[in-house]
Amino acid sequence: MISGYYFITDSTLGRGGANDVKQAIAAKVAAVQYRNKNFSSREMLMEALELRKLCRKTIFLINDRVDIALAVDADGVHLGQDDLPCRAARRLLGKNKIIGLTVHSVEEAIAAQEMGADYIGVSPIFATLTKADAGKSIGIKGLKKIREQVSIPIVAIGGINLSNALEVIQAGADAVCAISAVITKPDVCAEIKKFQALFGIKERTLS
Ligand code: TZP
Ligand code: MG
Repeated sequence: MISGYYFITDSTLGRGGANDVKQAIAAKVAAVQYRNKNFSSREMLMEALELRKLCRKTIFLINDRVDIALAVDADGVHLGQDDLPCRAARRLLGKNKIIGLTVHSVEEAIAAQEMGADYIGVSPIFATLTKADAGKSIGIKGLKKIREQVSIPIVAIGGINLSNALEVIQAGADAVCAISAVITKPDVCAEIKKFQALFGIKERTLS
């Protein structure tokens, strides 16, 4: 369901608006996650509506906000450990929407699967400057341990770049997200395609 490069809009680096999302879609990303920690609810709603229109054939998820996801008919949400619990989000969203949950340990990964998460975001794999409160990196070893314990898709995030992404994929990640390694490059589409090539992905449509 979710495999390949997973795109997250990033308000902290001041990038990830409509232009970057268009480039991500052109690179056939697994999903676009709208993440904005600076906007008011109304500003988020307006931007999410714009991106929803762009993501017609691409999975479109909203970070943190179940209400915004419902309001723009997104394909789902991505939640953290301090956000609305998975079961409450499921009650609001119904069984057909996607719920992704960030986990930092084997215990959280097992709990996420038991609570009905559709995928987990394992974070942070390596040290990152992009998220100040990302916490301690779990490394390739930690990722492998989680892979052994859960069967739902794993999106790996945090400090991933083209030099270490293959190792992350070989450790069992179904998808990877690399924010700074992509968004700081002049050609976002071309950069994402380099990650996609590691998965052997050339073509993708939403089925
Ligand atoms: N969640 C966990 S780490 C992270 C987020 C949003 C930031 C990852 O950014 P980078 O630049 O790929 O390390
Ligand atoms: Mg969150």
